[in-house]
Amino acid sequence: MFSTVAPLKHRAAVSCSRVWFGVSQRKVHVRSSSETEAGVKRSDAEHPWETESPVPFSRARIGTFFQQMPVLRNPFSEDVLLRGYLKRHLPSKSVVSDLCAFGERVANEVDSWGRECELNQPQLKQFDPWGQRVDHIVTSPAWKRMKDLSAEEGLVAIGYERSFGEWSRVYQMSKLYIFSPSSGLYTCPLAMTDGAAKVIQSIGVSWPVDDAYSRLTTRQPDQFWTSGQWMTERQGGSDVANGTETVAVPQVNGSYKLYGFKWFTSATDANMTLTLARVQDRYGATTPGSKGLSLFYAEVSRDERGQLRGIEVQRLKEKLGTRQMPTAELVLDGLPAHRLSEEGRGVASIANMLTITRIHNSIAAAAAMRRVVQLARDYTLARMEVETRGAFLLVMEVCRLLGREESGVSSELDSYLLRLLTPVVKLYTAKQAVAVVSEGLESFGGQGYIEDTGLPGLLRDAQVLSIWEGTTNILSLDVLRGIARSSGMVLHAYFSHALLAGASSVSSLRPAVNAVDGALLDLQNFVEVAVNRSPSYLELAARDVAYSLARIYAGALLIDHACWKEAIPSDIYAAIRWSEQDLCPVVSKQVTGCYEPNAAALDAALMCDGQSEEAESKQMNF
Ligand code: UCC
Repeated sequence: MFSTVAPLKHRAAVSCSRVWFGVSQRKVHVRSSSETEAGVKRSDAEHPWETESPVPFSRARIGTFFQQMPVLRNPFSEDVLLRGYLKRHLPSKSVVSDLCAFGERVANEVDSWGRECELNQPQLKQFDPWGQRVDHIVTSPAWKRMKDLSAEEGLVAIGYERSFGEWSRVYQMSKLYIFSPSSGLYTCPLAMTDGAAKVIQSIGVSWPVDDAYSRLTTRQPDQFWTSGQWMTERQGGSDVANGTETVAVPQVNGSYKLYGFKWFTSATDANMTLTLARVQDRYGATTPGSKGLSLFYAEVSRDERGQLRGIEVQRLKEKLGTRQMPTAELVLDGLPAHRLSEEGRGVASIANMLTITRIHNSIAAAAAMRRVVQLARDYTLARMEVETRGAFLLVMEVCRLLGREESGVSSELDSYLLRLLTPVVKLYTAKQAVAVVSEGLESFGGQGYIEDTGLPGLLRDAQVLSIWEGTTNILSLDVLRGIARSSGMVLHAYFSHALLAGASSVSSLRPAVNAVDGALLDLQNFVEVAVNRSPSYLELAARDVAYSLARIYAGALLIDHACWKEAIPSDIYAAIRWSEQDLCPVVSKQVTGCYEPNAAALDAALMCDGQSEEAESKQMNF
């Protein structure tokens, strides 16, 4: 009987061919079961053919084929788009050499710490052996090393040192972008730390937060602090205005004590936190809704007996992903705190933190896509690469706008654009990250589903990105809030942004330019119609509006990048591929009538399986 060692007819064949080397491609004789009697052991001499040509499964009992392990190489050097983007906008040798050195460190050192964080997950030690409450959140050595590294590498500091003026945020976020998928989710506390520094800076760096500010933004590991952001209570984290029950009781010295239950506190091993609470008056009454919320600063400290001051850790959460970091339920029982905002201005004051954390979230999303594409390169579909490029350019655009605002060089239109694009980019990249990472795992076949390859964790961790910092629906409504509060100026800024100006000179980009131009016009027409309809019309369309804003803008950015004088053919190709999709889904769906007044009732009826009489009768009239 003869057999051949046939190469797999599979798209993995290119990479697989590397592991077939050394295996004879010649025809080899394989014993049939009838040739050997069971239980009879024969010497090699009786089988001279075995030494001449190796037979799969005869010597190595586990066979000869092994799917090749993806190797992480320097994520900066490997990323053509990131390098091109920086060369175009921030051509600084020191930035490039810092990112290159950091990329080496990420690939050769940090990535294994990230894996260790996943394998050695945080534990809560609630009591000591003698029954005393201690509430120690025990984290891995790797998690602690991440903290020191973050300070040393200036992962928050760079944004505040502003050594590169308006491009400092782009530099900082580029560094976080190459760090993120290897960070064991340490980017989460860094996001909140950055957000807290931003809030303090915007309120004014003075007592009692001046020391905290320098610790949040230092490069000294022994001084560095991280911050929490305790906003979510049992009633949920979206409608913060109505879901916050925590009260702040004024003290005679002007400080407060907080009492409440924080249901989802991320990276709870932080040194301090910003949080929301309702100030009680002398009768114990509070103001409901957004107007009753104020912003507080609290340090996490221990008393002389080693017990947490005013905090009990109820338990750590058992999560689908982000298991590398502690997420806890906290009882605040007299937590000493200082009010940072005016009374009733809590949400508006913490909004700066939301802007920063939403940008970090978008960085994590784009970085997750880039990582899975990098690891799956041999298997990768071009569509994943195009999605990753679109996400990257969208996020960097928001970082660019943030950097301009912080350096005092932004125009009014820039600021409106930043307000509009922050929720748009966050919601869009988060959703795309889940899709692209999932596709990436699938490209590995069964191996993508095997836990100790480290690949499934990428998908689990991506799944949180559309939940953290405002879900997709909440952010879609935030887009509408931004439009309403600015009296439409954010849209005016969007439509008047001259991104496509240079595109007409590149003839190969014509299909992409036409597609983006057409979609832009469609969106403008939609807006003109929608503003004259009832508010519910826009609310039903909110998600699709946000998606349209994202896709059109990303298309324009890809075109803009492809027009750069040093652009390469793949830049042009990516812009064309991007523009082949439905760039303006809100118009495609509008024509189906799905934002009309009866659509909400029909949707509800669908969910209730036709049980609502009102909805049923409306359905009859449809
Ligand atoms: O998810 C969490 C986990 C933390 C982990 C961090 C990870 C970070 C990424 C890591 C990467 C690896 S913590 C919880 C997250 N929760 C949220 O994000 C909240 C979601 N909900 C919202 O965003 C809602 O839209 C709310 C809470 C902001 C809505 O509150 P209100 O009180 O109903 O809002 P109002 O009344 O419309 O607005 C109150 C004020 C207004 O200011 P004034 O009064 O001056 O006009 C608004 O303009 O707040 C202002 N405001 C904003 N300003 C509201 N939203 C914004 C905004 N986005 N930007 C600027």
